[in-house]
Amino acid sequence: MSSKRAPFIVIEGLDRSGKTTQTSLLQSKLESAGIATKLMKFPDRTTTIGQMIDSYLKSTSELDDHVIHLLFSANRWELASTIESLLNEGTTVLCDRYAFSGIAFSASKIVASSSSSADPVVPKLPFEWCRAPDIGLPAPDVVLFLDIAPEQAKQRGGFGEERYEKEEMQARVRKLFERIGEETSSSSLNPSPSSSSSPTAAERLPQDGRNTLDWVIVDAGKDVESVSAELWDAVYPLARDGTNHPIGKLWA
Ligand code: 2DT
Repeated sequence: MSSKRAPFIVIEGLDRSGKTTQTSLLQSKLESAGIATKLMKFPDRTTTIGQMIDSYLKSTSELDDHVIHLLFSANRWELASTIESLLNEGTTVLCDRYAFSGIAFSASKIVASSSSSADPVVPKLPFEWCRAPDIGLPAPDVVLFLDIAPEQAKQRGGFGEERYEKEEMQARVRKLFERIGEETSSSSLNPSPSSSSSPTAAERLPQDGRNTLDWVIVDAGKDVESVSAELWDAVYPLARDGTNHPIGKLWA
């Protein structure tokens, strides 16, 4: 009996990066290739915790920054065992946002007085504090980060109505994603963040049974078809073949 399991693939990206479109294109391609795939999304607004997050994002409720951060994390923990079961039974999990968004968005909040250019930027929540509640979650095998410059994102149309969809916040979020990518890759076996033009995720997975996480940066400023093709190349071999590696624990 094969001990292989299906891979856990996360798509992260900035607003207007085409993340939702690309996630559903990737899901259709995987399913057309006969690969059983479960699409998940965080925040999952359908759970009780998710409903609290939803009303916070729509500004119909106010919550302390620490509280909302912990709720986002709890929303992942309540689905952690479902993710593990799906992977072990051979279903590829394709997830729209995960713990990386959790850190990037919460750690990008700054104290009001530091928003003027003369003041130093003071985060409301320290980076390490933001990362802590997600330590030990099921680790993705690959993170596809859809990168887009704020100026280009702006040309694609204005940001929406929700709380975090403000241009200056998006720029800080982008910087934080960059840091997370670097730290996440270097804390795994990969020395630096990779570009999808280098070998695919499957090719870079180590052969000795240790866990790693592959952070693939994709230029989301390109046209939809090119981005979709890059994502496909980055994940198809892994999704087709599965992996022998045990499910990792994030940052543990
Ligand atoms: P969507 O627009 O993708 O529904 O996201 N967010 C998300 C956080 O602040 N912390 C998290 O842990 C996650 C998963 C990003 C709604 C917003 O929620 C933010 C945008």
